[in-house]
Amino acid sequence: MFYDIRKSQPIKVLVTGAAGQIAYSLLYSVAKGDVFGPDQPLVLVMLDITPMMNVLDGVLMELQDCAHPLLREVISTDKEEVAFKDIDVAILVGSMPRKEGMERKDLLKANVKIFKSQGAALDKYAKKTVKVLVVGNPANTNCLIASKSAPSIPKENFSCLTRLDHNRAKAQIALKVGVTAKDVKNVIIWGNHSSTQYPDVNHAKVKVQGKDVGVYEAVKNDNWLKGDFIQTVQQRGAAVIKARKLSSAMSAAKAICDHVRDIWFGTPEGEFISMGVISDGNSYAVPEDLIYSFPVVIKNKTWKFVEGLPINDFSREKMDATAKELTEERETAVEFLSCA
Ligand code: NAX
Repeated sequence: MFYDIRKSQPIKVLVTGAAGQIAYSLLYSVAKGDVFGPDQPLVLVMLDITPMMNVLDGVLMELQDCAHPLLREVISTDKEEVAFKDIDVAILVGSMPRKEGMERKDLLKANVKIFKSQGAALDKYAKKTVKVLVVGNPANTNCLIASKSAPSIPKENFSCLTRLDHNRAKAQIALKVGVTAKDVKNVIIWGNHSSTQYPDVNHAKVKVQGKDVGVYEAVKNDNWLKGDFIQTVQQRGAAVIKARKLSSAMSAAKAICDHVRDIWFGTPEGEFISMGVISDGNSYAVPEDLIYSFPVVIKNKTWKFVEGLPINDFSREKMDATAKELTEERETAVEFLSCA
């Protein structure tokens, strides 16, 4: 039967930082149907700051020229009240980049201001069912600030991106074993999207000759798994910048698509993924009220922690170190929140 997409209701999707390099790949994939499916019409909203409006005009022209059949409308703006109005999904990519000589605290301060304002705009203008993904760094703490500034939207609707780290871990294991990334499942990124993150493969499986085996059994190199593997994933962003002289964009856009698609359609049976979500103090002894990356499964657009995975001493130490960093970030950010 022929399905007429003109009959179905569009969903409204906001991308911030829309004139930037991640958005350039992301907008194309979203408009093409990679995230919400080939039958879902879309209204795309693009927000950036006023000095970038000329660049955004160019992006708008290109999106029009793609002639994607799913695109009902594209709106580009520098005004939050326009950007956040009645949106179903917010992908918050734009943030203040770290400039030369800038202290980490100053970066955090500038971002608290942005995410407090965007959180308030979500609270005021977006649908209460809106799903919010924060990508702009420091992603976990920016996400926490946005959520705290949008009290009428459930905290569970907010998440931050650690899927790129998750995909990097999958890819490293696949390359080592000589299989494809699809043959690797259930890796975990714990904690902060920073170099303290802990990529954990203790519960992951690799399909080798049609059979699922544990990663330690498949790789047969414990030293690599406990050393270089972890550092490679933790430092991958810096390695890409060093080589490309620009930060990860294509892979970041792909990870955003994976993350939002899983929120929309659910995770595959028997698989879990990593995302930064609000900690409740009861899961894996992670302190309450942090946006911390956990293993989750998603069904009916609702995520749940994967519970009961055994944690060894090696993992515990690393999970606690990244929680400590996030706790310190939160303390600094909350201090700025009252004066932002
Ligand atoms: P770009 O500098 O290319 O683009 C950022 C865009 O955001 C710019 O167009 C800028 O004008 C805009 N912007 C700044 N403040 C804004 C505001 N208040 N409202 C709307 N737009 C605003 O950076 P890009 O490479 O696209 O990276 C974007 C963000 O993603 C950075 O913070 C980066 O660190 C972060 N990343 C996060 C990742 C993650 O896994 N969580 C991975 C990729 C990436 O590094």
